Amino acid sequence: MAEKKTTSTAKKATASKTAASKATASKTAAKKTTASKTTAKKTTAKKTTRKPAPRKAPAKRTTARKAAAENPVPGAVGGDGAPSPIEGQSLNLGHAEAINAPGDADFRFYTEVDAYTHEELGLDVETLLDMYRNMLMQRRFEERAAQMYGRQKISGFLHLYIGQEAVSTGSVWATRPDDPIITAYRDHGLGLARGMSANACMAELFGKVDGSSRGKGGSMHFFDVSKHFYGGHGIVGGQIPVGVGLAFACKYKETGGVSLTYFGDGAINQGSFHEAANLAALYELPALLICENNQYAMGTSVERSRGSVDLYKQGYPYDMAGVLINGMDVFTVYKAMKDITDEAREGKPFMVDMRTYRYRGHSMSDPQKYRTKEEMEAKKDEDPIVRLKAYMLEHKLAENDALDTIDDEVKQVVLGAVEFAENSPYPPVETMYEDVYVQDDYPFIS
Ligand SMILES: Cc1ncc(C[n+]2csc(CCOP(=O)(O)OP(=O)(O)O)c2C)c(N)n1
Repeated sequence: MAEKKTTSTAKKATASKTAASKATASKTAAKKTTASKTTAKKTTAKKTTRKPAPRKAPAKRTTARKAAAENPVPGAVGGDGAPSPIEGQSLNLGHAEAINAPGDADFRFYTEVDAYTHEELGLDVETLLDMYRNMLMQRRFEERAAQMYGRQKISGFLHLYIGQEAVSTGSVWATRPDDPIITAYRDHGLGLARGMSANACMAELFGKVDGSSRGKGGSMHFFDVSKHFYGGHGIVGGQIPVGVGLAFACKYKETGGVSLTYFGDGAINQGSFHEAANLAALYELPALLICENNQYAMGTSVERSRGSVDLYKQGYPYDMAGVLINGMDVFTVYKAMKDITDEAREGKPFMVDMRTYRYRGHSMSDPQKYRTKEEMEAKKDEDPIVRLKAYMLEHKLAENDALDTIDDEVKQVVLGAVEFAENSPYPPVETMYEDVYVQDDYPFIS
């Protein structure tokens, strides 16, 4: 503890020095345009020693890229049926290179492209196929949900996760089935990754009684206690303290679990994040605070809304280690999450900046005027499903036909889920006051 305090004091001193030099930098930069602000920050960034990224030698994927270009996942991006090109070598991680870390900071970087092979990660072919199936399930489920929304079968909000599937699948495969998960309203992908059934999820979207929240929650409130999936929360940042509470429960009950709290880049500006992060650090909780940094909060980009775009640094004031992950590559997510989860179980919380991208609008009514077609096109190179497919083809782990068969099977399951949802009744009116806070047997209180 004494040692920890010394480190903290040293960190504070370093941090305030850094803050002072930043202030000078920002005064100069303030005079310039927004566009040059970023450049100014980069130029003045003090490059200090940082821990090397735990990466392996890159595996060649050039052939895979060509192979996948010839065998794309149909409709993989945007659901418009257009194949996703996967030419190009680098993933655009935004400002990942703008490192300006205090010398003693525990920052980890999992950002290299094609850094891991399945053998290195100990993943067998069956597991890869399961991961592929799961990512496809998330995508096909949502493409069909979007269609059903258009047909007015689904009402209320619908926020799609398309593009972020490597985050959900990679995280879930790297953790224990009883590690609690909690997230925001963009919850379909994580719910399906954690093993919720397409039937229960689609019925929930339809507002039917067989839905995961008996049709009373809708898109933003998937929930399944049996899968240790604690929702599905609509208030931006509201789930973060609850997620830290779940971490506290893991520690208090000595379950050996670690809680995974997901939130968007917009939520990191909320006080709830900072209060929860402080408690996680103070109590040394097994907590992973995972920012799904898809670059936008509704129509506002991270650059426009934040002084610092390096979100992995946001736990630093609380003495928390920061991790930057390429969230478009399922292997990288898996590797990073495995590493840090093992440490987190021992009571070391982490702030995770998971760089990802959503291919669809914020919700169904978003005209997306805040980003260019060029940006969207460039991002298609990074499609996580196409990347995994390409990898399997290149390494001759699966035939194209077999992968197509998986896709067909997934589509059938999703169609079955729509039929299931259609046939399920609406919740009876007399159950309106059930499943609410005032009831005597409300869960988590007794
Ligand atoms: C406390 C609060 N303020 C505002 C809103 C309205 N709102 C809904 S989503 C959203 C943007 C959140 O963006 P982000 O956290 O980055 O998540 P993403 O949509 O990118 O997954 C806002 C401001 C809200 N739901 N709750």
